[in-house]
Amino acid sequence: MQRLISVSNRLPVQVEKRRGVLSFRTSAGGVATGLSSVLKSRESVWVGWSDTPSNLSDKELKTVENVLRTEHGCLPVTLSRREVSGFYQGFSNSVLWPLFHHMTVFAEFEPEFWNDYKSANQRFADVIIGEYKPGDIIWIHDYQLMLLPGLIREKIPDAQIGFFLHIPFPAFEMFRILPWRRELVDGLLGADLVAFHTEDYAHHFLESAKRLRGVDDRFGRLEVEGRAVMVRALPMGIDFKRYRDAADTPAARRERDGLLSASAGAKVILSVDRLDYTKGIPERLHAFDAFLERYPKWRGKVRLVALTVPSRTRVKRYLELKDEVDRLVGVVNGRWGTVDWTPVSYMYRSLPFERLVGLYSAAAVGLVTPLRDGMNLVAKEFVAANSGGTGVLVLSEMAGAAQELTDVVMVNPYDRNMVIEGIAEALEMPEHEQISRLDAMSAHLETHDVYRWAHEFIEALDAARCTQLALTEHPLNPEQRKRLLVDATAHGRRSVILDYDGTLVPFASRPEDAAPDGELLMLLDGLAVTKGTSVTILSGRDRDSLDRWFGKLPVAMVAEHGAWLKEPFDDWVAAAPLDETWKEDVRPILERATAHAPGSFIEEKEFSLVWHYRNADPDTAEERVRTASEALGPIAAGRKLALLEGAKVLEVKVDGVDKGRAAHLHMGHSEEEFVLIAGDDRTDESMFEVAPPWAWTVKVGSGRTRAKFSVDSWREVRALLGELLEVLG
Ligand code: GDG
Repeated sequence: MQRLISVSNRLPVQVEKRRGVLSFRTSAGGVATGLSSVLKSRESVWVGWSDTPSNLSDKELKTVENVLRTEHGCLPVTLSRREVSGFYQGFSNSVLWPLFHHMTVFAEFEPEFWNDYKSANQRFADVIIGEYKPGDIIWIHDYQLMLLPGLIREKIPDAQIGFFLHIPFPAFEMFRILPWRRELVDGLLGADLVAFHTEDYAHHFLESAKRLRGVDDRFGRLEVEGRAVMVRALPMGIDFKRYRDAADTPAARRERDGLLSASAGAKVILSVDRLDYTKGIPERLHAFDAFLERYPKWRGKVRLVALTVPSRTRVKRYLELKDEVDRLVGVVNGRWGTVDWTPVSYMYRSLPFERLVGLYSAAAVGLVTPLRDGMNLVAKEFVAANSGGTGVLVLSEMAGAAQELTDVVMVNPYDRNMVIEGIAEALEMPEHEQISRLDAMSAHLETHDVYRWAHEFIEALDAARCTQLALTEHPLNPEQRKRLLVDATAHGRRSVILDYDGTLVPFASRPEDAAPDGELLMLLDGLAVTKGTSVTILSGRDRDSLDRWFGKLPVAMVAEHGAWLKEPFDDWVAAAPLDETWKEDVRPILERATAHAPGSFIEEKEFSLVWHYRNADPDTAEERVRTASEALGPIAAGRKLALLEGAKVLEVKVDGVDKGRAAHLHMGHSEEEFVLIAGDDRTDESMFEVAPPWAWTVKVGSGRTRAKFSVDSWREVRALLGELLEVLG
């Protein structure tokens, strides 16, 4: 069984030093709990920042490292104080956290923070790379470590890496604000699997990847330089049984009874959150205040118990929030409280687990109203602790949990009126309805618990790996490469047929920018002058471009996907008689598409019209490809035209003229001759199709293909041609 390397900002073990004695305290958060089941059957190690006290001697530090490793399976990452401040308080919590939760006004786009974020991620990467053994699985958690997949991928290309984001991924319009948006997307694209709590977040990420990196999305699968990256929604669950069963423990019962008797018949509304501005705590207090104003009958008969856990106390905005909440609690209590009734009981601390569950189970209403929340586990825990009994959950539609918990009283936390009415509805809901709603939600949470979540993640990561393997099913391995070279030298005659864009050079935004460089020209020239070797450049490009670029080389050329043929230093010959009247029917349709998709343009060739949309908005372009194709269909059928969808191009051309036919003319047809054909897009498939069985056909990039072998990129094609030249020269 493969070993799992879990990576999170903090280790699940905290080190303390009190009165000279070191102690280790494990804090089993949701993630650690979920993983515990996956880990039963495999070896594991946890990598994270350990906030070790700063006053430790070198000897103590060694002891800490040792104990963490041997007793807790933890590998600490050490960060300097400065890094912690810039990386953690700075970029993570003062840039990414507010931005991803739509609170841009709190975001501080300090370039220094970014530098610390990069260097801290690099430190994590260094530790993981040092620890990694072939076959390990790496599971990285959360927004503090978004560069990590890319950094690891650079050093360990075949590592199996999964990433889970615990907070929302914002829509592109919000994400684009971030000055370092491209770097973050690139970082995440280093993973094999990128997973989120909801479909919406997954969709937002796909959108940003498409727009910022131009990568293609095929039903949640992105293709990045020949690698597949799976993007999935995997909502995190809780340890359902633990919360349900804890409600019956003596400690929980004590807490519940204590609270109920202190409430003297008043119904308890409970809220539990970290003190964070995303949780909507001031808004909730305002709503509760307004509720008491609107519903005098509930005064004295209801109380809000607000448990807020201190959080990020070194970030300024959190201190300000604390002051605001303190003040508001005072305002509401001052306004409505009496000598024997306090409307809001406010606790600013954390309670032990059983006491927390006791509170959940004592509450008549759970009031969970974050302004934005990745998932919100409190909502799920409230349901679990009350399952089989009564209780109503009022839940913000802005929490990821709202996608699953549909039997709640759903509210928009920004709509005070809706929250007021939501509280009233919850307090008055008939018992039988409370029970049936809780039953439905409990059934879901029991089956979709945190253990299942962890298993599904690992399964999805394995599936992502299988997809990778299927995509590059026949990568040209070193053994076959050697055979190819031996085969080439064993034959006296050889034809080498090469597509151009994407096969010999990378794609450029403007077609005219993809001119061949010196290295490529030398390579082609070298091969073409080798005795017995014919080289053909077979491209969708027009004659002029090919002539300009390759006219001085002894190579054959095929332009416009096979419409024009040219032997070395000879004249161009048309593959079919020239008739351009069809263009008058086709051009207006492509012009309409161009008008709707700024950035796109039409290229005219003698045998074809090509609509290029690489630089247009991808969604608009996709939509236009569809409408244009529909309109072009009947015209194409009537006028014997073919419609081709290539790499960000839609091409309409005279039918019967294709790369396959042209390639057929240029390749040898007996086993006496060595044949090598390489191409990258759909138009090249026709060449692979006509290739004889003994030919070496090579597809550049991933995707289904008729070629026998595949390589990752144009760089590999060049390397292969270089080796060929070496053995033949
Ligand atoms: C992030 C995302 C996402 C709270 N008070 C006490 C206590 N807690 C525990 C709760 C719950 C956890 O803390 C809070 O989890 P949430 O999910 O509500 O919120 P975040 O801390 O913001 O977590 C969030 C989560 O990651 C997981 O992916 O759901 O959206 O923001 O488990 O029980 N626990 C104890 N005493 C307390 O006083 N023992």
